[in-house]
Amino acid sequence: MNDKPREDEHTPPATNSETETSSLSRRKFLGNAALLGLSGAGLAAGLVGCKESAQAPAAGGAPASTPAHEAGGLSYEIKPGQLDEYYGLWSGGHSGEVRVLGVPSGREIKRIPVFNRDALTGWGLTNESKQVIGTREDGSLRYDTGDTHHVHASYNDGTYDGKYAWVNDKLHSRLARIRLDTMECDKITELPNAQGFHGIFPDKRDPVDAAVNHTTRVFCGSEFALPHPNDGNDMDDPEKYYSLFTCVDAESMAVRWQCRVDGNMDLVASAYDGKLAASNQYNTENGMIYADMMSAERDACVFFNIERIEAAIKAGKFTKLPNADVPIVDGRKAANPDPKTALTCYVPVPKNPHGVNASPDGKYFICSGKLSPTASVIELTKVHDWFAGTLDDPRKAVVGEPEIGLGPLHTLFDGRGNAYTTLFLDSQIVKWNIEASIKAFAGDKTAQPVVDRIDVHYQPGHLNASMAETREADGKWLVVGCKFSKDRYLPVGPLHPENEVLIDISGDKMKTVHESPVWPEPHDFIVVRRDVIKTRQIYDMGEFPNAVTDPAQSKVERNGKKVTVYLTSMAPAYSLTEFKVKQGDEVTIILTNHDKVEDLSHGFGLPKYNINFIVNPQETRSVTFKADKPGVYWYYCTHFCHALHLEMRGRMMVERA
Ligand code: RUQ
Ligand code: CUA
Ligand code: CA
Repeated sequence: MNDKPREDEHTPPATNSETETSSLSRRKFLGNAALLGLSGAGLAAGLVGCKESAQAPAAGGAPASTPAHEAGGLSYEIKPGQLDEYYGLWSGGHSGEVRVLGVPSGREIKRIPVFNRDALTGWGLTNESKQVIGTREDGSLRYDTGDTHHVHASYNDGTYDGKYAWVNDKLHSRLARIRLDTMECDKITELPNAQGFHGIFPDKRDPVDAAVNHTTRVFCGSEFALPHPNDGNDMDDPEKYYSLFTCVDAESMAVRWQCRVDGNMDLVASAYDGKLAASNQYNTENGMIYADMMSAERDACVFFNIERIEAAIKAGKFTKLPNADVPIVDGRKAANPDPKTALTCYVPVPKNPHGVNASPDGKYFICSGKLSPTASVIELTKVHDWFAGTLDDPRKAVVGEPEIGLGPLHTLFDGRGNAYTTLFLDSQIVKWNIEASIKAFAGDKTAQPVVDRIDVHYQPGHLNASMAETREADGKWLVVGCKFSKDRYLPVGPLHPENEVLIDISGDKMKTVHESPVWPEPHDFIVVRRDVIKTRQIYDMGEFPNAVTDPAQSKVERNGKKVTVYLTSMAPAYSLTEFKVKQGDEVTIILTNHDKVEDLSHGFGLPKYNINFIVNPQETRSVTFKADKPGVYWYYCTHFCHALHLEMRGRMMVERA
C-alpha cells in the first residue's frame, strides 16, 4: 500500500432507496442458479458481473467521489519518517502467519510466524518454537501447514488492552496466542473433537463476576461435523455426526469446555456483557453435501448462555469423549426444551448466514444473509428475554432485517449507529443505519436503512474499521479485503494477488482513498489504535531458563553422545570461534545474545545442517541436530548487525567417527 495515491476511479451507484429496494425485492432470494454460482464456473460468472456493475453504475449515480482531502476527508498519506495512527493485525491465510501493518499507510511492518516455518526467526526450527508448535515423537513438527482466518485481540472494559491477540488455524483446528508486547506467538492449543475450526472471539468480560472486566475465555466455532469419537467408527451414519463449540482459557490456553449443537458453527461474536456468545449457522440442515446445506429457507444464529453452561459443568452435568479430558454439555434444542434452563438459543435468520458481529453500543448482533440479500439485527436484550422465559419465539429477537444487496458477508461499525457490510456478489460495501433498519422492520415506510454504497474491486470478504469491534469504535478508516484483484495490477501469471481497499468513513459518504495488492489471503484483520499496544524494546535474559548468562561459560559439554554447545553473541563476534564435536553426536547449540541495543539481533546459520535462526537482544534460542556429516562447517551471522557482520563467524568441526 505504499505506492502513490490513485484517483478514485469508480462512480458510486445510486443511493436512491426506492430504486434500490424494488430491484432488490425482485432479486429477493437468490435463485438456484445463483446459489450454484457460488462455486466453480458460476463464480467466474459472478466476477464478470461485478466488473460490469463497476463500470456501469445504476441510473442516477452520484458524481465520482471528491478527493479525500476535500469536505473534511481524512488524510491517509503518511510521509517518510511519520508513524501510522493504527496497528493493523492481519491474518496471513495459507501462510499460517500474522502480519502487522500500519494503518492507514498499509505498510507491512512485521510478520509474526505462527503455524508456519520462518527462515528469518527460525520459527519451527528452534527448540523453543518447536515446543510451542508441538512435535511428533521423532522431534519433527506436528504440522507445518496452517490456514489462518481470524485475528482478535484481548479486551479490558470493552476495548482492547494490548495484551494478546489470537488467531485460528482452520486446517488443524488450532488456536494460537500472540503476546502483543513482543509480537510473538507464545502458545498454541489444538482443539479436540473439532475440524473446520473457523470463528473465534475472545469474551469481553466475565459473565458471572462483574469485577472481572477483561478477557478470560476465547470461544471457538467449528464448521465440520464429525462422528464422535472420530476413530473410524460410524463414518457412514449421518445421525452420529455433530459439531462442538469450544471455550479455551485465555491465560492457560487449556480447553475449558465444549458444547454440542445442532447444525454447525461458522463465525463467532461475544457480547459486551460477557454473558452471551453466538455463532452463525449455515447448515442447520446437517447436510453433508452443499445442496443439502442450502435446502432450508432459514438457518440460525445460535447463542450460548455462558453462565448457564459453566454452572452446568460445575454441577457435573456433562459428558466426556474418550480422547480428551474436556467436559461436554449438550446444547441441542431437544436437550434444552425449557428456555429458563436452556444452555442455547437458536435465533432463526435467513438462508446460510455468514458473519456475526457485535455492535459497539453492546445492543445488537448482526448476522449477514449470504444467500439472502439481508442482514439480520438481533437485539441481545430480547435473547436474554427468551432465556428468561418472557419471549415466546426466538425469531422475535430479530428486530431489523434490511435488504442491503447480494451476498452480504461481514459487518462492521463506525460507532455512530451505522453498519458497513461487504456484498460479495455485488462487489460493494453498503453503509446502513441500524436504528433506521429497526424502524423499517417495525413498519415505518419512511425509514431508509441504506445510507450509501460504494464499489470495491472485487468480491469483498472481510472488512474492518478502526477500533470497530470495541466500544471505542471511532469511525475513521474502513479496510476491505477483496478476494479477487482481477485487472487491478500488473499481470503475474495465473495466480493474482488479492486486493485491499482503504475507505475513509469519517463523512456521510464513503470515500475510497487507496488500494493495494496483498499476498493471498489475509482474510481478516483488526485495526487497533497505536497507543493501545506497548511493545518491549529488548528481552530480559532472565526469562530464558537456558540462557548462557556469562560469555565465560561458553563451552562444549559432553554427556555420552549428547553434546551441548554454550554460545553467546555480541557484535561482531560469537564467544566461540570454533568448537569440535564427533560424527554421530546429537548436538544442541544454545545461543544467548548479550547485546542490549534494540534491534541488535544476530543470526546463526549452519551450512548443510539446515539451520538458520536469529537471536534478539538478551534473548536465548537453541537448536538440536545430529552431526552426521564430518568436516568443517562455518557457522556465520545471517543478520546484518555491524560493520564487521561478515567477519562474525566460526567453525564447527565434526570429527570423523
Ligand atoms: S470467514 S469471508 Cu473465514 Cu472470515 Cu468470511
Ligand atoms: Cu551479528 Cu551479523
Ligand atoms: Ca442452510
